[in-house]
Amino acid sequence: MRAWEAPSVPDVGGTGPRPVVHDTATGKPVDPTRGDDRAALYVCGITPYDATHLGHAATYLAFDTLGRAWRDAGLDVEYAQNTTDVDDPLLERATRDGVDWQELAASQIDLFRRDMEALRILPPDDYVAVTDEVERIAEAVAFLQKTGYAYSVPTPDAAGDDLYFDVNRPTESWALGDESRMDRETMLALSAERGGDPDRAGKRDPLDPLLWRAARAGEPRWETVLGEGRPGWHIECSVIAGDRLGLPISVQGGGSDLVFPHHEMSAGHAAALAHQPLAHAYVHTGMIAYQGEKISKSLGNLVTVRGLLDDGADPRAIRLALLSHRYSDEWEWFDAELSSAIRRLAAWDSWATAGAGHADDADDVIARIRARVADDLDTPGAVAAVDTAVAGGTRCTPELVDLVDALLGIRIG
Ligand code: 5CA
Ligand code: ZN
Repeated sequence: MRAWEAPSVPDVGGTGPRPVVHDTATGKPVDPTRGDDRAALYVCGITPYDATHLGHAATYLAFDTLGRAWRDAGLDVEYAQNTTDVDDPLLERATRDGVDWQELAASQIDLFRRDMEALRILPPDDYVAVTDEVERIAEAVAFLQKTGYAYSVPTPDAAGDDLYFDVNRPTESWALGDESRMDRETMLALSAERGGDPDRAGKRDPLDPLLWRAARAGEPRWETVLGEGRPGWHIECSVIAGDRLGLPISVQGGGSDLVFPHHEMSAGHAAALAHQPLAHAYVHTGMIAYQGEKISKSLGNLVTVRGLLDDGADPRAIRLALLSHRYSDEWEWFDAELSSAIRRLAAWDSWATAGAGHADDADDVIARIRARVADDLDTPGAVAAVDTAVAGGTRCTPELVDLVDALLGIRIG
Protein backbone atom coordinates (compact mmCIF):
# COMPACT_ATOMS: atom_id res chain seq x y z
CA MET A 1 0.00 0.00 0.00
CA ARG A 2 1.14 3.58 -0.61
CA ALA A 3 2.76 5.12 2.48
CA TRP A 4 3.28 8.88 2.50
CA GLU A 5 5.71 11.33 1.03
CA ALA A 6 9.19 11.25 2.53
CA PRO A 7 10.64 14.46 3.96
CA SER A 8 14.05 15.49 2.69
CA VAL A 9 16.91 14.50 5.01
CA PRO A 10 20.09 16.49 4.45
CA ASP A 11 23.43 14.76 4.17
CA VAL A 12 25.54 15.72 7.13
CA GLY A 13 29.30 15.23 7.22
CA GLY A 14 30.70 12.54 9.49
CA THR A 15 28.70 9.87 11.29
CA GLY A 16 26.95 9.70 14.61
CA PRO A 17 27.38 6.94 17.19
CA ARG A 18 25.34 3.74 16.92
CA PRO A 19 22.12 4.21 18.84
CA VAL A 20 21.44 2.22 21.97
CA VAL A 21 17.80 1.73 23.04
CA HIS A 22 16.02 0.38 26.08
CA ASP A 23 14.77 -3.17 25.50
CA THR A 24 11.61 -4.04 27.44
CA ALA A 25 12.43 -7.78 27.32
CA THR A 26 15.75 -7.54 29.16
CA GLY A 27 15.22 -4.18 30.84
CA LYS A 28 18.60 -3.11 29.50
CA PRO A 29 20.02 -0.70 26.91
CA VAL A 30 21.06 -2.61 23.78
CA ASP A 31 22.30 -2.11 20.23
CA PRO A 32 19.45 -3.96 18.51
CA THR A 33 21.43 -4.32 15.27
CA ARG A 34 24.04 -6.39 17.10
CA GLY A 35 26.76 -4.57 15.22
CA ASP A 36 25.23 -5.20 11.79
CA ASP A 37 25.16 -2.59 9.00
CA ARG A 38 21.45 -3.13 8.52
CA ALA A 39 18.64 -2.26 10.88
CA ALA A 40 15.17 -3.76 10.47
CA LEU A 41 12.35 -1.87 12.15
CA TYR A 42 8.73 -2.89 12.53
CA VAL A 43 6.35 -0.48 14.23
CA CYS A 44 2.75 -1.38 14.97
CA GLY A 45 0.55 0.91 12.93
CA ILE A 46 -2.82 2.48 13.62
CA THR A 47 -6.23 0.92 13.75
CA PRO A 48 -7.81 3.45 11.42
CA TYR A 49 -11.11 4.46 12.97
CA ASP A 50 -10.38 7.93 14.33
CA ALA A 51 -8.01 10.84 13.79
CA THR A 52 -4.31 10.72 14.67
CA HIS A 53 -3.91 12.00 18.23
CA LEU A 54 -0.80 13.24 19.96
CA GLY A 55 -0.14 9.82 21.50
CA HIS A 56 0.08 8.21 18.06
CA ALA A 57 2.17 11.13 16.79
CA ALA A 58 4.62 10.82 19.71
CA THR A 59 4.97 7.07 19.17
CA TYR A 60 5.69 7.35 15.43
CA LEU A 61 7.99 10.29 16.09
CA ALA A 62 10.05 8.21 18.55
CA PHE A 63 10.67 5.51 15.92
CA ASP A 64 11.25 8.18 13.28
CA THR A 65 14.03 9.47 15.54
CA LEU A 66 15.49 5.98 15.83
CA GLY A 67 15.45 5.64 12.02
CA ARG A 68 17.18 9.01 11.66
CA ALA A 69 19.82 8.06 14.26
CA TRP A 70 20.50 4.76 12.50
CA ARG A 71 20.90 6.54 9.17
CA ASP A 72 23.17 9.11 10.78
CA ALA A 73 25.30 6.23 12.07
CA GLY A 74 25.64 5.01 8.46
CA LEU A 75 23.26 2.03 8.65
CA ASP A 76 20.83 0.80 6.03
CA VAL A 77 17.37 0.95 7.52
CA GLU A 78 14.44 -1.18 6.44
CA TYR A 79 11.16 -0.17 7.95
CA ALA A 80 7.77 -1.90 7.81
CA GLN A 81 4.52 -0.80 9.42
CA ASN A 82 1.07 -2.35 9.30
CA THR A 83 -2.35 -0.83 9.49
CA THR A 84 -4.99 -2.88 11.30
CA ASP A 85 -7.68 -2.11 8.75
CA VAL A 86 -9.99 -4.90 9.88
CA ASP A 87 -10.63 -5.43 13.59
CA ASP A 88 -13.46 -5.21 16.12
CA PRO A 89 -13.00 -1.57 17.22
CA LEU A 90 -13.05 -0.40 13.59
CA LEU A 91 -16.11 -2.50 12.74
CA GLU A 92 -17.92 -1.33 15.89
CA ARG A 93 -17.22 2.32 15.09
CA ALA A 94 -18.45 1.87 11.51
CA THR A 95 -21.66 0.27 12.76
CA ARG A 96 -22.15 2.98 15.39
CA ASP A 97 -21.78 5.74 12.80
CA GLY A 98 -23.66 3.91 10.06
CA VAL A 99 -20.74 4.05 7.62
CA ASP A 100 -19.03 1.43 5.52
CA TRP A 101 -16.05 0.00 7.46
CA GLN A 102 -13.79 0.07 4.41
CA GLU A 103 -14.60 3.69 3.70
CA LEU A 104 -13.99 4.58 7.35
CA ALA A 105 -10.59 2.84 7.28
CA ALA A 106 -9.58 4.42 3.97
CA SER A 107 -10.50 7.92 5.11
CA GLN A 108 -8.67 7.57 8.43
CA ILE A 109 -5.55 6.12 6.78
CA ASP A 110 -5.60 9.13 4.47
CA LEU A 111 -5.79 11.51 7.41
CA PHE A 112 -2.96 9.66 9.11
CA ARG A 113 -0.80 10.00 5.99
CA ARG A 114 -1.42 13.74 5.90
CA ASP A 115 -0.58 14.11 9.60
CA MET A 116 2.62 12.07 9.24
CA GLU A 117 3.63 14.19 6.25
CA ALA A 118 2.95 17.43 8.10
CA LEU A 119 5.10 16.22 10.99
CA ARG A 120 7.87 15.15 8.58
CA ILE A 121 7.87 11.56 9.84
CA LEU A 122 9.91 9.23 7.61
CA PRO A 123 7.52 6.78 5.92
CA PRO A 124 7.97 3.02 6.18
CA ASP A 125 9.45 1.33 3.10
CA ASP A 126 6.61 -1.14 3.37
CA TYR A 127 3.23 0.11 4.53
CA VAL A 128 1.06 -2.96 4.79
CA ALA A 129 -2.72 -3.20 5.08
CA VAL A 130 -3.82 -6.30 6.94
CA THR A 131 -6.67 -6.72 4.43
CA ASP A 132 -4.03 -7.26 1.73
CA GLU A 133 -2.34 -10.04 3.71
CA VAL A 134 -5.25 -12.19 4.83
CA GLU A 135 -4.35 -15.19 2.67
CA ARG A 136 -0.74 -15.16 3.94
CA ILE A 137 -1.87 -14.88 7.54
CA ALA A 138 -4.34 -17.74 7.05
CA GLU A 139 -1.53 -19.91 5.66
CA ALA A 140 0.56 -19.15 8.73
CA VAL A 141 -2.34 -20.08 11.01
CA ALA A 142 -2.85 -23.29 9.04
CA PHE A 143 0.82 -24.09 9.66
CA LEU A 144 0.37 -23.47 13.39
CA GLN A 145 -2.57 -25.84 13.31
CA LYS A 146 -0.49 -28.51 11.62
CA THR A 147 2.32 -28.13 14.12
CA GLY A 148 -0.01 -28.24 17.12
CA TYR A 149 0.19 -24.61 18.24
CA ALA A 150 -3.32 -23.78 17.10
CA TYR A 151 -6.55 -25.48 18.15
CA SER A 152 -10.17 -24.92 17.31
CA VAL A 153 -12.96 -23.82 19.59
CA PRO A 154 -16.45 -24.81 18.46
CA THR A 155 -18.32 -21.76 17.20
CA PRO A 156 -21.92 -22.67 16.45
CA ASP A 157 -22.92 -19.20 15.23
CA ALA A 158 -20.17 -19.10 12.59
CA ALA A 159 -19.28 -20.67 9.27
CA GLY A 160 -16.53 -22.73 10.92
CA ASP A 161 -14.50 -22.87 14.14
CA ASP A 162 -12.47 -20.09 15.66
CA LEU A 163 -8.80 -20.92 16.11
CA TYR A 164 -6.71 -20.10 19.18
CA PHE A 165 -3.02 -20.15 20.01
CA ASP A 166 -1.92 -22.51 22.77
CA VAL A 167 0.26 -20.35 25.03
CA ASN A 168 1.31 -23.34 27.09
CA ARG A 169 2.87 -25.25 24.24
CA PRO A 170 6.54 -24.43 24.65
CA THR A 171 8.41 -22.50 22.01
CA GLU A 172 12.13 -21.72 21.99
CA SER A 173 11.56 -18.13 22.84
CA TRP A 174 8.93 -16.08 24.47
CA ALA A 175 10.02 -12.63 23.65
CA LEU A 176 9.52 -10.38 26.53
CA GLY A 177 11.24 -12.67 28.94
CA ASP A 178 11.26 -12.64 32.72
CA GLU A 179 11.81 -8.95 33.16
CA SER A 180 8.39 -8.00 31.87
CA ARG A 181 6.62 -11.18 32.97
CA MET A 182 3.58 -10.22 34.96
CA ASP A 183 1.56 -12.14 37.45
CA ARG A 184 -1.31 -14.09 36.01
CA GLU A 185 -4.00 -11.84 37.39
CA THR A 186 -2.49 -8.81 35.67
CA MET A 187 -2.18 -10.73 32.42
CA LEU A 188 -5.82 -11.80 32.59
CA ALA A 189 -6.95 -8.25 33.28
CA LEU A 190 -4.84 -6.78 30.46
CA SER A 191 -5.98 -9.45 28.07
CA ALA A 192 -9.65 -8.62 28.78
CA GLU A 193 -8.96 -4.89 28.45
CA ARG A 194 -6.93 -5.12 25.26
CA GLY A 195 -8.88 -7.18 22.80
CA GLY A 196 -8.62 -10.65 24.38
CA ASP A 197 -11.46 -12.89 25.57
CA PRO A 198 -10.30 -14.69 28.76
CA ASP A 199 -13.88 -15.62 29.62
CA ARG A 200 -14.65 -17.44 26.39
CA ALA A 201 -15.68 -21.04 27.04
CA GLY A 202 -13.83 -23.89 25.35
CA LYS A 203 -10.32 -22.42 25.44
CA ARG A 204 -7.45 -24.44 26.91
CA ASP A 205 -6.12 -21.40 28.78
CA PRO A 206 -8.01 -18.14 29.28
CA LEU A 207 -4.91 -16.29 28.02
CA ASP A 208 -4.85 -18.11 24.66
CA PRO A 209 -5.32 -15.44 21.98
CA LEU A 210 -7.49 -15.66 18.88
CA LEU A 211 -5.63 -16.53 15.66
CA TRP A 212 -8.55 -16.81 13.29
CA ARG A 213 -12.17 -15.71 13.57
CA ALA A 214 -14.59 -17.75 11.51
CA ALA A 215 -17.12 -15.69 9.54
CA ARG A 216 -20.27 -14.50 11.34
CA ALA A 217 -23.29 -13.10 9.58
CA GLY A 218 -22.70 -9.52 8.52
CA GLU A 219 -18.96 -9.54 9.24
CA PRO A 220 -16.18 -9.06 6.70
CA ARG A 221 -14.74 -12.36 5.52
CA TRP A 222 -12.11 -13.79 3.20
CA GLU A 223 -12.15 -17.21 1.59
CA THR A 224 -8.84 -18.87 2.56
CA VAL A 225 -7.22 -22.22 3.32
CA LEU A 226 -8.98 -22.01 6.69
CA GLY A 227 -12.38 -21.39 5.18
CA GLU A 228 -14.17 -18.08 5.50
CA GLY A 229 -13.15 -15.66 8.21
CA ARG A 230 -10.65 -13.01 9.24
CA PRO A 231 -7.37 -12.94 11.19
CA GLY A 232 -6.86 -12.33 14.90
CA TRP A 233 -4.80 -9.34 15.94
CA HIS A 234 -1.34 -10.50 17.10
CA ILE A 235 -0.69 -12.91 14.25
CA GLU A 236 -0.95 -10.09 11.68
CA CYS A 237 2.13 -8.36 13.08
CA SER A 238 4.19 -11.58 13.41
CA VAL A 239 3.48 -12.54 9.80
CA ILE A 240 3.94 -9.09 8.28
CA ALA A 241 7.17 -8.41 10.20
CA GLY A 242 8.59 -11.82 9.27
CA ASP A 243 7.56 -11.63 5.60
CA ARG A 244 8.73 -8.09 4.97
CA LEU A 245 11.86 -7.91 7.10
CA GLY A 246 12.98 -11.47 7.93
CA LEU A 247 13.30 -12.72 11.51
CA PRO A 248 14.66 -11.73 13.89
CA ILE A 249 14.12 -8.05 13.22
CA SER A 250 16.15 -5.44 15.10
CA VAL A 251 13.29 -3.62 16.81
CA GLN A 252 9.62 -4.33 17.39
CA GLY A 253 8.15 -0.98 18.38
CA GLY A 254 4.95 0.52 19.72
CA GLY A 255 3.39 2.13 22.75
CA SER A 256 3.64 0.56 26.21
CA ASP A 257 -0.02 -0.50 25.95
CA LEU A 258 1.19 -3.09 23.43
CA VAL A 259 3.70 -4.85 25.71
CA PHE A 260 1.05 -7.31 26.84
CA PRO A 261 -0.64 -9.10 25.28
CA HIS A 262 0.13 -7.80 21.78
CA HIS A 263 3.92 -7.95 21.59
CA GLU A 264 4.18 -10.92 23.90
CA MET A 265 1.76 -12.92 21.75
CA SER A 266 3.23 -11.68 18.45
CA ALA A 267 6.61 -12.89 19.65
CA GLY A 268 5.13 -16.21 20.74
CA HIS A 269 3.55 -16.67 17.30
CA ALA A 270 6.84 -15.82 15.56
CA ALA A 271 8.69 -18.32 17.73
CA ALA A 272 6.15 -21.03 16.91
CA LEU A 273 6.21 -20.18 13.19
CA ALA A 274 9.89 -19.69 12.56
CA HIS A 275 11.71 -20.92 15.68
CA GLN A 276 13.22 -17.46 15.82
CA PRO A 277 12.79 -14.59 18.22
CA LEU A 278 10.64 -11.87 16.68
CA ALA A 279 13.09 -9.10 17.55
CA HIS A 280 16.42 -8.32 19.18
CA ALA A 281 14.75 -5.52 21.12
CA TYR A 282 11.21 -4.52 22.08
CA VAL A 283 11.00 -0.77 22.39
CA HIS A 284 8.04 0.99 23.95
CA THR A 285 6.90 4.57 24.16
CA GLY A 286 5.17 5.95 27.24
CA MET A 287 1.48 6.76 27.14
CA ILE A 288 0.60 10.41 26.77
CA ALA A 289 -2.28 11.67 28.86
CA TYR A 290 -4.64 14.60 28.47
CA GLN A 291 -7.05 15.87 31.12
CA GLY A 292 -5.67 13.33 33.57
CA GLU A 293 -6.14 10.18 31.47
CA LYS A 294 -4.29 8.35 28.72
CA ILE A 295 -5.29 9.88 25.39
CA SER A 296 -7.42 7.30 23.69
CA LYS A 297 -9.92 6.94 20.91
CA SER A 298 -12.21 4.98 23.16
CA LEU A 299 -12.14 7.59 25.98
CA GLY A 300 -12.56 10.44 23.52
CA ASN A 301 -10.12 12.83 25.27
CA LEU A 302 -8.37 13.51 22.01
CA VAL A 303 -5.93 16.21 21.06
CA THR A 304 -5.51 15.59 17.37
CA VAL A 305 -2.68 16.64 15.12
CA ARG A 306 -5.28 17.82 12.62
CA GLY A 307 -7.02 19.96 15.23
CA LEU A 308 -3.78 21.70 16.20
CA LEU A 309 -2.84 22.26 12.56
CA ASP A 310 -6.31 23.62 11.77
CA ASP A 311 -5.87 26.06 14.65
CA GLY A 312 -2.79 27.34 12.84
CA ALA A 313 -0.01 25.55 14.74
CA ASP A 314 3.35 25.33 12.98
CA PRO A 315 3.90 21.57 12.52
CA ARG A 316 7.54 22.11 13.53
CA ALA A 317 6.33 23.36 16.91
CA ILE A 318 4.17 20.25 17.43
CA ARG A 319 7.21 18.15 16.63
CA LEU A 320 9.43 20.15 18.96
CA ALA A 321 6.88 19.98 21.79
CA LEU A 322 6.85 16.18 21.51
CA LEU A 323 10.65 15.92 21.21
CA SER A 324 10.99 17.90 24.43
CA HIS A 325 9.79 14.79 26.31
CA ARG A 326 11.66 11.49 26.62
CA TYR A 327 9.91 8.90 24.46
CA SER A 328 9.75 6.31 27.21
CA ASP A 329 8.22 8.65 29.82
CA GLU A 330 4.53 8.82 30.58
CA TRP A 331 3.53 12.47 30.48
CA GLU A 332 0.55 14.73 30.22
CA TRP A 333 -0.11 17.21 27.43
CA PHE A 334 -1.02 20.74 28.49
CA ASP A 335 -1.87 23.51 26.06
CA ALA A 336 1.21 25.38 27.32
CA GLU A 337 3.43 22.70 25.66
CA LEU A 338 2.68 24.21 22.30
CA SER A 339 3.24 27.84 23.30
CA SER A 340 6.57 27.02 24.89
CA ALA A 341 7.63 25.10 21.75
CA ILE A 342 6.62 28.09 19.62
CA ARG A 343 8.83 30.38 21.75
CA ARG A 344 11.75 27.96 21.58
CA LEU A 345 11.42 27.61 17.84
CA ALA A 346 11.38 31.38 17.38
CA ALA A 347 14.65 31.59 19.33
CA TRP A 348 16.21 28.82 17.23
CA ASP A 349 15.00 30.46 13.99
CA SER A 350 16.53 33.81 14.81
CA TRP A 351 19.74 32.15 15.97
CA ALA A 352 19.96 30.32 12.62
CA THR A 353 19.50 33.51 10.63
CA ALA A 354 21.66 35.82 12.81
CA GLY A 355 25.01 34.29 11.82
CA ALA A 356 26.72 35.71 14.93
CA GLY A 357 28.92 34.03 17.57
CA HIS A 358 31.87 31.63 17.63
CA ALA A 359 31.86 29.16 14.75
CA ASP A 360 34.52 27.07 16.51
CA ASP A 361 31.98 25.61 18.92
CA ALA A 362 29.67 24.23 16.23
CA ASP A 363 31.42 20.84 15.97
CA ASP A 364 31.09 20.29 19.70
CA VAL A 365 27.38 21.05 19.55
CA ILE A 366 26.97 18.64 16.63
CA ALA A 367 28.76 15.90 18.57
CA ARG A 368 26.64 16.59 21.64
CA ILE A 369 23.32 16.41 19.75
CA ARG A 370 24.41 13.18 18.09
CA ALA A 371 25.49 11.66 21.39
CA ARG A 372 22.20 12.56 23.11
CA VAL A 373 20.00 11.12 20.36
CA ALA A 374 22.07 7.92 20.15
CA ASP A 375 21.74 7.46 23.92
CA ASP A 376 18.30 5.86 24.02
CA LEU A 377 16.80 8.72 21.99
CA ASP A 378 17.42 11.41 24.58
CA THR A 379 15.71 14.09 22.52
CA PRO A 380 15.17 16.40 25.54
CA GLY A 381 18.97 16.28 25.95
CA ALA A 382 19.44 17.12 22.26
CA VAL A 383 16.96 19.99 22.53
CA ALA A 384 18.84 21.26 25.59
CA ALA A 385 22.11 21.07 23.64
CA VAL A 386 20.63 23.38 21.00
CA ASP A 387 19.25 25.70 23.70
CA THR A 388 22.69 25.92 25.29
CA ALA A 389 24.28 26.76 21.94
CA VAL A 390 21.63 29.42 21.28
CA ALA A 391 22.11 30.99 24.72
CA GLY A 392 25.88 30.58 24.85
CA GLY A 393 26.98 32.45 21.74
CA THR A 394 27.80 29.54 19.42
CA ARG A 395 27.43 30.63 15.81
CA CYS A 396 24.85 28.58 13.92
CA THR A 397 26.62 27.07 10.89
CA PRO A 398 24.95 25.49 7.84
CA GLU A 399 26.18 22.11 9.18
CA LEU A 400 24.34 22.66 12.44
CA VAL A 401 21.14 23.58 10.61
CA ASP A 402 21.48 20.39 8.55
CA LEU A 403 22.16 18.23 11.58
CA VAL A 404 19.14 19.56 13.48
CA ASP A 405 17.10 18.85 10.36
CA ALA A 406 18.57 15.35 9.84
CA LEU A 407 18.25 14.16 13.44
CA LEU A 408 15.38 16.16 14.91
CA GLY A 409 13.48 16.63 11.65
CA ILE A 410 13.14 20.39 12.17
CA ARG A 411 14.40 22.86 9.57
CA ILE A 412 15.34 26.06 11.37
CA GLY A 413 16.07 29.49 9.97
N1 5CA B 1 -3.21 -1.40 15.27
C1 5CA B 1 -2.71 -1.63 16.60
C2 5CA B 1 -1.26 -2.08 16.59
S1 5CA B 1 -0.98 -3.48 15.56
C3 5CA B 1 -2.87 -0.40 17.47
O1 5CA B 1 -2.51 -0.48 18.64
N2 5CA B 1 -3.40 0.67 16.90
S2 5CA B 1 -3.73 2.04 17.68
O2 5CA B 1 -4.27 2.93 16.68
O3 5CA B 1 -4.54 1.79 18.81
O4 5CA B 1 -2.37 2.62 18.21
C4 5CA B 1 -1.33 2.96 17.31
C5 5CA B 1 -0.02 3.19 18.08
O5 5CA B 1 -0.15 4.35 18.94
C6 5CA B 1 0.34 2.03 19.01
O6 5CA B 1 1.74 1.82 18.97
C7 5CA B 1 -0.08 2.51 20.37
O7 5CA B 1 0.69 1.91 21.39
C8 5CA B 1 0.21 4.01 20.26
N3 5CA B 1 -0.61 4.82 21.19
C9 5CA B 1 -1.95 4.78 21.35
N4 5CA B 1 -2.36 5.65 22.31
C10 5CA B 1 -1.23 6.28 22.76
C11 5CA B 1 -0.97 7.30 23.75
N5 5CA B 1 -1.94 7.86 24.46
N6 5CA B 1 0.32 7.69 23.93
C12 5CA B 1 1.34 7.13 23.21
N7 5CA B 1 1.15 6.17 22.26
C13 5CA B 1 -0.11 5.75 22.04
ZN1 ZN C 1 0.94 -4.71 16.01
